Amino acid sequence: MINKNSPIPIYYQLEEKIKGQIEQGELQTGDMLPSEREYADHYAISRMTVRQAISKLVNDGYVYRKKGTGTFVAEKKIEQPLQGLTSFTEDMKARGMTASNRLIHFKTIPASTYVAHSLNIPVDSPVYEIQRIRLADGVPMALETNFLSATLVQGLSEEVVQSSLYDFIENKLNKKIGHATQIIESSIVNETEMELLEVKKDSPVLLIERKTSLEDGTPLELVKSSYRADRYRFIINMERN
Ligand code: 16G
Repeated sequence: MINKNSPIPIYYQLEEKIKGQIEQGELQTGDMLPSEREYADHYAISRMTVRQAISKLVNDGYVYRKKGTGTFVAEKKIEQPLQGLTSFTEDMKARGMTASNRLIHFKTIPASTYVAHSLNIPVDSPVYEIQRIRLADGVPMALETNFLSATLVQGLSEEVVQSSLYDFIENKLNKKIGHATQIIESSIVNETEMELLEVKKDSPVLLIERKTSLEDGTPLELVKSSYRADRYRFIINMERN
């Protein structure tokens, strides 16, 4: 029930309640939520409070609104483990989904100071800048930009990056990928991301910066990506030592 005497805001209690129903499967993907009025009557709360709770759930990607129809339970977010250094193609395969790419650009540019520093190469030396939309079962999930030294990763082409980059590096170039450091921050989409990821204005994204090295410690890639926060969440197991 909703506790009106609790210091926890009512909209938040309702939001958590609906979220719980979704997570426990009482409300399933595609189910229509009761109307604002029904929630308001049922819990004897204002429609504005209901609207606030539902708007939060819409923003967080749990439900979506269909004009003139109602609010529906969205598909479950992709849960991405943070342990294990994997590629997008491998991640999707492990889930039984099909990965595909939409190439936005593939160019060779002189390394900027930041890119040069990240890849441990001289400023202005040639780097590949590859920008791709990564799709899962045809749905855009992330906009990803990779920077790789053109001297280190030879033979990279538009055709190669239409499929897996890691597969090419490991199985064609026989270089062993070793480890990566990743930073995750929250943000909202800019105009370009909004269009390419096919989301609404101000939709939330997770900005990820990954620096990957080969097994021998040579820096391999600097990657900047924007993942749709309505479709993705990250999970990590922790041990207390
Ligand atoms: C993932 C990686 C990216 C890597 C790519 C290779 C993140 C968060 N993830 O998207 O660094 O370049 O996989 O994928 O940056 P591919 O082998 O499928 O082309």
